[in-house]
Amino acid sequence: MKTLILVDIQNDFCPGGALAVSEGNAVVPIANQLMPKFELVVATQDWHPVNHKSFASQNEDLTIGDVFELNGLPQIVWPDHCVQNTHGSEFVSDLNRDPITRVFPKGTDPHVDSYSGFFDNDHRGATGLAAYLKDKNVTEVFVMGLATDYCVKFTALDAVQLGFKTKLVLDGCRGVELNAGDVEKAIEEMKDAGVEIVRSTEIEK
Ligand code: VGL
Ligand code: ZN
Repeated sequence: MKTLILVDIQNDFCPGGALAVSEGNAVVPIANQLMPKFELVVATQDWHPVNHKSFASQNEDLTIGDVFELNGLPQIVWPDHCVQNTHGSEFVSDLNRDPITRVFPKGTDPHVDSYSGFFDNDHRGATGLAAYLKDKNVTEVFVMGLATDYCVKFTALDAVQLGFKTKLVLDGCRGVELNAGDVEKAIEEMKDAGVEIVRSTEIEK
């Protein structure tokens, strides 16, 4: 069974949001077009407590984009974003939510970030997505959403490692591009790990 994983299609990652990705909203019509072609559609949701340690508000001596050590892991300082139960953490209103069978929140532990939709960055905490997909006998996953160079990348890399045949829907992703070239590098990393790159127009029912 093939499954579509929609990564973090949330207001804060779209123009006007707290961690806006250029053209982030462009992925919404692609998600809406693709969902009917899949037997199973799941979504991840960046879902942080207001005091998440990655937030600029919790690191007053650092600036956005700086890297510090958080519980033994390198951590980027992000603008406060996707705070639980705020407009910024809601899915973009144009996204058709009806086909989404389950939403997996991530980043709920204030002491560790969670870019992947499967595991926290330290790979200790799991969101339940892997168990859910295995339970449904999913073998193949298509990943798309925001952002290419963070949550999409780490979700796709974990999917490969978990043994899923993994495809990246290239036109269904946009990146943060904190540094020029980050998106290109992320795509190369995914390819090297065994992720196949596809375009939404190539996907058949
Ligand atoms: C993301 C940075 C921080 C993402 C989430 O969804 O790519 N990036 N939190
Ligand atoms: Zn986040």
